[in-house]
Amino acid sequence: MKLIIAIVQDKDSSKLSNALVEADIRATKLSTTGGFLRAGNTTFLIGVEEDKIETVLAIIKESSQKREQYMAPPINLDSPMEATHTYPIEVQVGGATVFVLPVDSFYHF
Ligand code: 2BA
Repeated sequence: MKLIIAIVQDKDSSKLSNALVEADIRATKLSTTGGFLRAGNTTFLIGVEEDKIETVLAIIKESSQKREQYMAPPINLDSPMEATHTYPIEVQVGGATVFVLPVDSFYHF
């Protein structure tokens, strides 16, 4: 068995949940926050047998879009006054960041 951890944008989380339910794949959704943008995203924990991994990865890929987001760079208070006017910078987020981990044991009591 493997544990798939998939971080997706909030906008894609319903689509992914629906697709997983439709494929009879069990998952847990966590509300998380990206360390860089400090904006909400959604992390799915998906425990699956090895023969389902490719199916789950395909569902995640299909459900997650790449999007451009803007973030305000931090203001540097040591800079002269005229240099403190910062402009938003464009950051490309997603589709999905996925980790596949081995699972030593699985219990469902
Ligand atoms: P955030 O940390 O909020 O990052 C959002 C996007 O900002 C990233 O998109 C990436 O394009 C950009 N970014 C992140 N760190 C950066 C940096 N130091 N300099 C320049 N740009 C940077 P994604 O790569 O698609 O990541 C989306 C979210 O997935 C991340 O949100 C974070 O929550 C998670 N994530 C990505 N890589 C991860 C990792 N290695 N470990 C744990 N979580 C990760």
